[in-house]
Amino acid sequence: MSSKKTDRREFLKQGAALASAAALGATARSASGQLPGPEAQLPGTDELVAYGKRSRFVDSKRIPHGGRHSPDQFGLDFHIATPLQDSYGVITPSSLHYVGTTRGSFVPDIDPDKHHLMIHGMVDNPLVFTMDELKRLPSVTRLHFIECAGNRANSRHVTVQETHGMTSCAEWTGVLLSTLLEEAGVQEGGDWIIAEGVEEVKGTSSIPMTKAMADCIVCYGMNGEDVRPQQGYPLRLMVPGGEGILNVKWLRRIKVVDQFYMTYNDYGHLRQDPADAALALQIGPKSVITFPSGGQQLPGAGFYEVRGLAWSGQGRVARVEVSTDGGESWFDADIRGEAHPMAHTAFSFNWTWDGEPCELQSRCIDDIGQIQPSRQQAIEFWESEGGRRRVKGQDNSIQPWRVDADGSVHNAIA
Ligand SMILES: Nc1nc2c(c(=O)[nH]1)N[C@H]1C(S)=C(S)[C@@H](COP(=O)(O)O)O[C@H]1N2
Ligand SMILES: [Mo]
Repeated sequence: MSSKKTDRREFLKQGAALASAAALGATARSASGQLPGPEAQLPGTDELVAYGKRSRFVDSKRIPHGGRHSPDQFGLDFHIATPLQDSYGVITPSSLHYVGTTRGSFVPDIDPDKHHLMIHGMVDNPLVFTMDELKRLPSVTRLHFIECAGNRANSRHVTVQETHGMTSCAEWTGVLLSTLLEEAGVQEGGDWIIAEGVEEVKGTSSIPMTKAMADCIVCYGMNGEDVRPQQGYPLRLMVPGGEGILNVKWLRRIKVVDQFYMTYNDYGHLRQDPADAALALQIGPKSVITFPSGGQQLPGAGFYEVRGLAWSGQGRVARVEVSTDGGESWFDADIRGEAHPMAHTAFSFNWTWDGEPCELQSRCIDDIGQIQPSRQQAIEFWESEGGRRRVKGQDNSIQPWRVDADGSVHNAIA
């Protein structure tokens, strides 16, 4: 490939030329200036007045993780995936946020007036906060993604919801954990915290004090309203860029301790298998094309805006590159809006499909220069046994989508 810049300019020029109504397949309509009005109107029910709902023509929905039921002892799915193929921009609507729950479908029904957060352990002043007390403190509002460490693609998956649906991004509001810890006064040697949820077997994680002080948030707000019960109402911990499991929901206790504790959640991190043990505190860098993606159908050759999401647990997305030839050549995608730290970042790429079979890929480069690996690199890094084409550890590998001559789009993982 000669110069990436020149290639891209040529490509864009071509794209613009073809982006006419005809190329898009838009039909010419009568020039009378009249379009039909609505066929019906929604009745103004009290319910709709009080709390709106989406159009009956919109049916985007969550599905069991990987498209396969994984019922708990109550027969309910406990890993539920976001329909990334349907989302616009970077905010996941709260109703469609993925759900990762390690304790079955059990969703605590917590009365906020009775809920407390205790901060104790190696602190000078142990503290207990009511929800009202927490809400009086200085707050922050930030965009952050969460991703389950189990968000990994395989060749059986069809859609992007199946390959990547265990990540979502929301606008979180709450009190910086550092504010609370400073108030409590962390003692010398208090190098870790354990954060605990309300469940019987306790959703508990060990988190280093440096991270706790850096940017963790004790959240009560999500996308402009209260955190949803499935996301931890009335209070959850947000550990930006950290593995999903660290973001303790239904948060009731933070204990300052001197070391990493092997809690119920941390058990997986302590197994002797280096791949499991290394399950990192940080996610990514990672990206995926959401349009066109698996299971979708392109109507024919012509112009398309390729769209996707990129994220990194380390910081901001610096760049996203797109390939339309299976990773042979790469072009810079456009970053849509601002790239926030540890947040989904939308990208797009103007593409004119010539109608030939091809393979679309995207890769994320974050602001410390990490580059998203290919699937082969990820498999080799985690040293999967021969023949097993599986990424054993955290899977942030590149997702390939194959576009066939008939416009159908398929998961191209071998
Ligand atoms: N208390 C508690 N917190 C929890 C869990 C849990 O089961 N209990 N699941 C964890 C896991 S595995 C993930 S991936 C994230 C998912 O957050 P979400 O359901 O809001 O998407 O929450 C984490 N926090
Ligand atoms: Mo998870």
